[in-house]
Amino acid sequence: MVPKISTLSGYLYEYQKSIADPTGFWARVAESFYWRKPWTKVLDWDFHKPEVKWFIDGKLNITENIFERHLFLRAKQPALIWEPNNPKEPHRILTYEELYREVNKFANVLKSLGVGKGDRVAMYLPMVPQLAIAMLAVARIGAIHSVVFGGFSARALAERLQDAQAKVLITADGGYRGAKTIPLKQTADEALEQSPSVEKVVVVRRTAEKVPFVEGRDLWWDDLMKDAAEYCEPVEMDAEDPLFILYTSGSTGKPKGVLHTTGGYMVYTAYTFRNVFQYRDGDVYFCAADIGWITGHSYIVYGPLLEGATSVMFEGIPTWPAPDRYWQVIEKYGVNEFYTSPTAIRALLAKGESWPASYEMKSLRVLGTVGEPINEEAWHWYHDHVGKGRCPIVDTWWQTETGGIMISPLAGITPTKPAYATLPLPGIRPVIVDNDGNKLYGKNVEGNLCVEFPWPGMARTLWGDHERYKQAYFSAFPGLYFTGDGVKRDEDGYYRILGRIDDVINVSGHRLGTAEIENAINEHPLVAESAVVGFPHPVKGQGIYAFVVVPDLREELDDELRESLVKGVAKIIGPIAKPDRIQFVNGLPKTRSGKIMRRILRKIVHDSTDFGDISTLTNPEIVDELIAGYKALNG
Ligand code: 7RM
Repeated sequence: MVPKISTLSGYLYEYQKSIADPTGFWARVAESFYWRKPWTKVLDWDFHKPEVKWFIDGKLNITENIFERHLFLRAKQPALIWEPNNPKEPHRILTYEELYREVNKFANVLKSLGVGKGDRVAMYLPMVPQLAIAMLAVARIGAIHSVVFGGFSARALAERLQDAQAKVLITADGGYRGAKTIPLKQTADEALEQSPSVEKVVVVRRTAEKVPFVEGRDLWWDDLMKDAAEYCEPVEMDAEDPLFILYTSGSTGKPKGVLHTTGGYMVYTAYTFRNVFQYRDGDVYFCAADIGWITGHSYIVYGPLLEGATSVMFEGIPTWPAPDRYWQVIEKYGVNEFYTSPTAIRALLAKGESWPASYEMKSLRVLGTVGEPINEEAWHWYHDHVGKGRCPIVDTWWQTETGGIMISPLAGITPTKPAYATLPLPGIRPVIVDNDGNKLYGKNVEGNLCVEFPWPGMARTLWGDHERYKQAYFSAFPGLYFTGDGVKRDEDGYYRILGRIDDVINVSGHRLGTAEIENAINEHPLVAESAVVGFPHPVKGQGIYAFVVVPDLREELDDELRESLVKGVAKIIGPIAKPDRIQFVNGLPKTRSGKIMRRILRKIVHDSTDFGDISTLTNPEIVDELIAGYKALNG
């Protein structure tokens, strides 16, 4: 087990030590794991290159640290508790011993399909145990997994399969989400038409609906598992060998393949899991995220299982069959730590406090949030009605690229303040810089959030595009990792995340690039160009507002065109990227160099007229038209 902090003075002391001697600090954390060969050097780094390497020459297998390391003590302990979408269906418990067997068997299956070290295996699955099993099986044989969220479209899936040059895809006949069934296999088939690198497709049976099968390419999971051998030797990996790729949105149209490596990610997710949630042996921990996002990777699968925890994996949604689904699950399993997103809390808040009021949830000790800033109203509702005023809330700030939690209270240890992520974890050195790159020291300052020293869990590159990695994270402020977030440090030295300052919006805790959505809208033959910005949305945090230039617009066709644009975006990216509002316009505010001045559009959708200097616009007259159209559309 990683070293555990248990008091505020302990945190302050550990923090100070971690800054004075970061390599000594992380070496001590890393020593709690099983290494086939120890590292010869803790860290090599240069943020200008950029290059970061942790635990150099160290050899290990991450699944050996999950299974072999824990099996003597925890063979019969539940590792995963799987709760289905429909509460009437039976749940499934996999002990450490049972999960170990499944992982080994599937690792052998993958080997029989020709998957070896360094090959990419993609998953396009619902929240079923096979997803966690497949990820760990891939890791056991030294291959690289890339999970694609089941809500993405065929196009989005194909783009990711091609970029990663995936050799095998694991999907399902379908998936359940509330009252809906998601036709995953059909969507996968469509994507596969454009993904020649994929040689084999493994299909998990979930909905038992009849699906098309391609002879020689498609194979049923259950058939393959029937005769698979029960032990697979873990492949010895270098600490810096890739563990997985996870695609995330950036400020240009193309998704970024964030790459995490083995040793550092292992050390970082386990350390942050244990300390932030203050997990105690025997607890039941429930993270309600989807494994298709980084939160599920780090805090359903890797962090908890590395620490020998019992992790609940939930297939469903919070509001079906009724908005008490989470509270049911918490009582059913006696959940001690619960982790979800502000958007889910706001959606449940809107259904009224009588839902959580019917559940005592006595087992709950810790509540967590992640994904976006939490507003004070949602924070208090969560605290009072879910935690019944007894449970500290950990507001955890981090990113796909950081691998794990960076700024957060330690549950029950760090005094909390609504809407504040509070203080950096040990080893993390946040720094606030102004737009000219000057570091802003002291209290009551606001600016761009950067990190000035590496940590083991950070992304090492973007798959196949190291130059873009440099551009995206290390170029705005040379020598610093730039997060893309705005932040304030208050009079107590506490951090409050203000949200993205680049062209990324955060819809229900999902990151979407505005350029991606614009590209999708622009594919419509009637559209000349478009600009997308985020606007304040009561449940989603940010909604998607699209200004769309249509040269030959006829008013009577407005609604029809709106509908067809929304459908187009769902088809090209996925339903999560559907615009909430579409305003047809004759032009967009442009600078002389032809750049869209998004600042102005952002002000308009925030009901502000404080545009600043607009004299550099080539078409300043468009602004009044945009405001008039905005008022007409939004009352
Ligand atoms: C874990 C995750 C990252 C972006 C990040 C922020 C925002 C995440 C918080 C938050 C305010 C938080 N990864 N964000 N956590 N904003 N408070 N506690 O969400 O890559 O999908 O998104 O999410 O803007 O840059 S992510």
